[in-house]
Amino acid sequence: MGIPKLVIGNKNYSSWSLRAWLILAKLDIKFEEIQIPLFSEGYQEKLFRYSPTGKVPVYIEDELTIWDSLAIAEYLAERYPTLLPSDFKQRALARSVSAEMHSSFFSLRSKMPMNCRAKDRHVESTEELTNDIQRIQAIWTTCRNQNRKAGSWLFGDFTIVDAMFAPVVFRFNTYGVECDSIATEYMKTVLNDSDIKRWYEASKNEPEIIEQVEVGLN
Ligand SMILES: N[C@@H](CCC(=O)N[C@@H](CS)C(=O)NCC(=O)O)C(=O)O
Repeated sequence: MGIPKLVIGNKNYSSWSLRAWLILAKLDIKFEEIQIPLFSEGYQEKLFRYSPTGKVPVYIEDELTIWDSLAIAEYLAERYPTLLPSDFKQRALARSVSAEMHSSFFSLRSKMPMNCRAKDRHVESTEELTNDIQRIQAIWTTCRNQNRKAGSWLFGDFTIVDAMFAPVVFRFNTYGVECDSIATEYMKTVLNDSDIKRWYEASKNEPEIIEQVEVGLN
């Protein structure tokens, strides 16, 4: 097998890219990172060279191309089973909340776009946004309460679920979302993680600014 490739967008802005990247980083396997800054001149043409959807992330392993973050996560979890809990009931919960993250929280996504390096941003709250934030904290509480003794990630050890929620942690941090104690503790685990710190440092050094997602400035 050749070295796998991961096509990603801007580290500062591309939340779906972060999910796939974090899983590969945690596996500690060699992979080639191909970065295409989103909304730069000709970026769509470049994306379509790798992906039939013209979106990132894309994972390429020899002849195999996998697009969509959840499909990449599930594929890697098949290859490396420690990426999901070993207990089948916990695995079902892990898959439920990963799928929920992938298919929901539209208010959070549109009102609080991921902007890793931004600080002290404030956006106006709405009922939908509050509901999204509360639901996410309820998920984290359920997972942490069941797995507290096993470790500090949602299911004890790191799993694909933590990758799915990592961009939310950056969002809560950027927009100063007030969290309960369990969520605050979990956010510390994520923000203090060495791979997350590497991603964050790289995001700070990116020159591109995507105006339409620079929200929450006073
Ligand atoms: N459901 C897809 C979403 C992928 C997606 O929307 N990626 C964004 C970046 S975070 C993208 O490629 N945007 C470029 C564009 O829409 O032109 C996944 O989970 O991978």
